Amino acid sequence: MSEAPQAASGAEAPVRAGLDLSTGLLSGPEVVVSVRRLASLRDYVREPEVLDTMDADGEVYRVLAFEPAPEGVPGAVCCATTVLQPGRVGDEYFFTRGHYHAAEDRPELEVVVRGEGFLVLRGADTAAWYEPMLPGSVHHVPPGVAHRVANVGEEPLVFLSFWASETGHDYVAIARDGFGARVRCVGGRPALVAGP
Ligand code: S6P
Ligand code: ZN
Repeated sequence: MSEAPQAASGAEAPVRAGLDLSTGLLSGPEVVVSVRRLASLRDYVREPEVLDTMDADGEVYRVLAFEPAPEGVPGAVCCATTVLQPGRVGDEYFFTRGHYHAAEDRPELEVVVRGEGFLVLRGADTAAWYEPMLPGSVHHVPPGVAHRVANVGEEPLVFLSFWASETGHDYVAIARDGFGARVRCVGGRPALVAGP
């Protein structure tokens, strides 16, 4: 007969961050929120002159990040919720800036909680491609692959990302070169369209 489990002795540690399993939102004293507004994406969109006619302070996305170790320092797994609003600048769906990882051998995992999107990927020497994002879909971003997300639905797109703390983020190449393709509304439907 097995014996009743014994309670472990020792102090109880506090929970450092919480994930609301229905909304996908992270919370807690260590969760850092950053908000990206439309004006800050002016250099990224295909039609900045259209953006200039829109609400510059409008929120495009926010990131709720739990990073147990500082960026670039090894030893932790980080996670973040991104909430990307629906909307378009002209025919281009709202999107995250996109980046390579500074450490070229570091991958990432994305898990979609809610909404519909395109995960746009490109390697340094490959053309862009995409994976459709749907509630429950899981996406592996291989090492050396830049990633950007576009919301192609009518509700906020919420997804979780997981990466190692030593990964680091490099925004320079994408800010300069883009993905060579954009997620645009073509004939009423989203499509990845090649172009600057
Ligand atoms: C981090 C991960 C996400 C993004 C977030 C915002 O490696 O890919 O948490 O930071 O989706 O996108 P971006 O391109 O503005 O960082
Ligand atoms: Zn990343």
